[in-house]
Amino acid sequence: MKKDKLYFTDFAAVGDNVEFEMNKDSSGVITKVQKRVNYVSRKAPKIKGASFRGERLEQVVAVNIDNVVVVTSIYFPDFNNRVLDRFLVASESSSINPIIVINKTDLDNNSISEKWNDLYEKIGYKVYLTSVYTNTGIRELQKSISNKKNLFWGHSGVGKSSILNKMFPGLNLKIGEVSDYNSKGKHTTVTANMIKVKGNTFVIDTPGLREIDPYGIQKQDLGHYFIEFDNYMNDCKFNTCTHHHEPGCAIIDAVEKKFISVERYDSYLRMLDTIEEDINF
Ligand SMILES: Nc1nc2c(ncn2[C@@H]2O[C@H](COP(=O)(O)OP(=O)(O)O)[C@@H](O)[C@H]2O)c(=O)[nH]1
Ligand SMILES: [Mg+2]
Ligand SMILES: [Zn+2]
Repeated sequence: MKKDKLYFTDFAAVGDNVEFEMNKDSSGVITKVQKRVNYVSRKAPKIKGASFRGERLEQVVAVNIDNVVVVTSIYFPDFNNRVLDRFLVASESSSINPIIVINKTDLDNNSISEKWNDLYEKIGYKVYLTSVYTNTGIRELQKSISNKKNLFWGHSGVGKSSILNKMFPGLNLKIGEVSDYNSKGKHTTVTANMIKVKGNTFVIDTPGLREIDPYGIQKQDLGHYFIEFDNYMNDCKFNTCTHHHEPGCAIIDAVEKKFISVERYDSYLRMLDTIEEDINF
């Protein structure tokens, strides 16, 4: 449906199968990148203070993976469903199975996690409520990622590295590494690695992310990546409907009837608003 035109900003990325030639000094060169089964990407981050306001390129985050484990937290940072939805859209647009983790449930005195758990499970997503401190949900999550290649993705500070260390103590990932920028606002070159943790189980811990803008999504396609919209979209009067204001919109109707949650619809509208016209490719 999308991404038929592929312009990679990265020649090879985490998860690529490559061929390479060794030099005599034991350095090497990649001579070939094999065809990718799939890949997850985002728009390359805006550089703070940069004056160039051009098109933002695509940044490939990981390649050839089975699950995108989208990690969020209750506090520090506060749970934000719109951020979660952006990660989900990025995963859906790559047709890669997302798994939602809501971490730091030990801090959840107001049952925030249960409300969101119910909302996303109703849509059809698998949600794990976890706490690294009380060990809640960790084993269940571990089971669901076993024998798969898993990208751990989410904003800085939500606990991605902590969860991975808890599941696989030998990993010794650094905790509290924040931001994909250094203090001067420059993009740092912290790279992610695919690590074999057990038999056929692989994980990729991504360095802190400050923002997530899905790449290559056109306004009229966004609705496809809000998976529960799919049941209604064919009934919109116009096939170019962006479900924003158009007459005869079946999505707006479904929101009014509470078949689609107002939280998800609101999130959709905000994302729609940030998609620039026609400059994605
Ligand atoms: N209260 C609480 N804090 C956590 C939990 N998991 C991680 N943290 C803390 O959150 C901070 C960021 O964790 P880190 O694993 O580095 O997050 P990452 O940036 O997503 O990799 C650290 O101070 C952790 O100790 C949890 O389940 N509960
Ligand atoms: Mg980390
Ligand atoms: Zn519509």
